[in-house]
Amino acid sequence: MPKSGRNIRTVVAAAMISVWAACAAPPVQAASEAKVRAAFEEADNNVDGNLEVDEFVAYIVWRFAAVDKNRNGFLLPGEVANVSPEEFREADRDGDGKVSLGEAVGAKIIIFFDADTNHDGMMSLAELLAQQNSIAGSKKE
Ligand SMILES: [Ca+2]
Ligand SMILES: [Ca+2]
Ligand SMILES: [Ca+2]
Repeated sequence: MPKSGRNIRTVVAAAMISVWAACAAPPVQAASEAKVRAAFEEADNNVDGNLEVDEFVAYIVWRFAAVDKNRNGFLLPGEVANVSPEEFREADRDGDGKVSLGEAVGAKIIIFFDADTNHDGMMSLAELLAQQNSIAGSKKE
């Protein structure tokens, strides 16, 4: 399966934004399993079925560059339309109204280590899906 292609990238971009927003988004916007799977496979650079921290960070950096439309090195609320204001403020640790690359990595790396429930330093697709399902489930209450 080729890993490039404009349509696939667009789908993955939407999927990762959904994953990012999943904590704060209503259940209808929770990332579907198919989208989570597609994003995971895109990030799994060595195709071993696990995301190492290096692969995860590399993917965040790549995603950040794609979302940073005006390429100023920061994400503004208008560039991440699917992220709730609460989620944005949480990621914006220094409160300057912008999310830097470091802040984005910081916000995402929490997801990585939270998902790695067997503590082997890698996030498997099963671990990621379990985490996303538990987020989606908790939002239905
Ligand atoms: Ca891998
Ligand atoms: Ca900031
Ligand atoms: Ca793991």
